Parts: sequence; C-alpha cells; structure tokens
Amino acid sequence: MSAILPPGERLWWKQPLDRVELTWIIIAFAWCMVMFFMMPYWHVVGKQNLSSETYRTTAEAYSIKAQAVAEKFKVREETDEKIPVVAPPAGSDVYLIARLWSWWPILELEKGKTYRLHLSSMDYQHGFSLQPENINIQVLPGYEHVVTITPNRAGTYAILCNEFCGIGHHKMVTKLYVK
Ligand SMILES: [Cu+2]
Repeated sequence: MSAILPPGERLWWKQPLDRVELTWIIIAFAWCMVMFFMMPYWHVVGKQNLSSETYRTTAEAYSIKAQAVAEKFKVREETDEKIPVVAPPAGSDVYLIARLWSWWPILELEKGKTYRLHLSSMDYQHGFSLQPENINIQVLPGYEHVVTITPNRAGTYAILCNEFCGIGHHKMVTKLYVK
C-alpha cells in the first residue's frame, strides 16, 4: 500500500498491523510513559523544581506586610532611589514587591540558611528571574507565592523581570545579596 495513492480497498484500518509499525508504537508509548512518570519523579527527587505555596492577597495587604518586614530589618539604603537593603533573620519570611518597573526592597540573605520568600505584584504580571541561577517564578497581582529557598552560594545575584511589562521592563532589575 502506498501513502501517496488512496488505498484500493477503503477498509485500510482492517489491514494487519505491520511488525515495524507495532514496534514503533510500543517504543513511542513506552517513552511517553517514561516522560509521564519523570514529571512527578523530578518534582520529588530532582533539585530543579521549586515547591511553592500560593495564597490570595491584595496589593494593599501584601505591601503592608512587605513594608513592615523592610522597616524592621533594614540595614542600609542603596541606589539614588534609596531602596532599603533588608536582612531578615534566618528562617523568617522575606518579601519582594514587583511593580512597574521595579523590585522592592533589596534582600540580603545568609548562605546556607533557609527563608520563605514571598512574591507578589502590585499591578500587572511580572516574572522573577534569578540570574545566573536560571530560577523563574511567575509574579502575579492578587496572588502571593511563597517559595522556600536556601541559598547555597555567596555572591551578588541579579533579579530581572522576565515577563514583558511595558516601556520600563528592561529597567526592572535589582540585586540579591547572599553572604
Ligand atoms: Cu516586570
């Protein structure tokens, strides 16, 4: 039978299955199953997937919490905009606000210590992209994502917005200190 010409007998699905075709169906199906089970496997065993919690919030409620933590644990100010550098104690909740077109505040964390990082947006959708680690988290208005993180390398990281959010998108960059 040719694939170009229509089959002489139109009941082509009643043809016996060719061995080669059956072999490829089995191989493809087995590979589908491997990939299917790798999803939960990597979630539990792999190190690249983040386990996050998500809660409903509002811009007002979230910014009140973020400001309270920033005021309490501010260690200094940086940049012309006098953005506070906030160093909350290990194990505590740390907050990051995304808005057009900035991140607030600047976080300073300790290596090897675990924190609960809260993320939310004041306006539109933004993306938390941690460089050079390639960690990406959606930052949405009305939702509070809580990601449990343990920085394992000291240094100065960059946080970029990776969801196009308008004319100042490229300026939506900040730092994250790990010492
Ligand atoms: Cu943005």
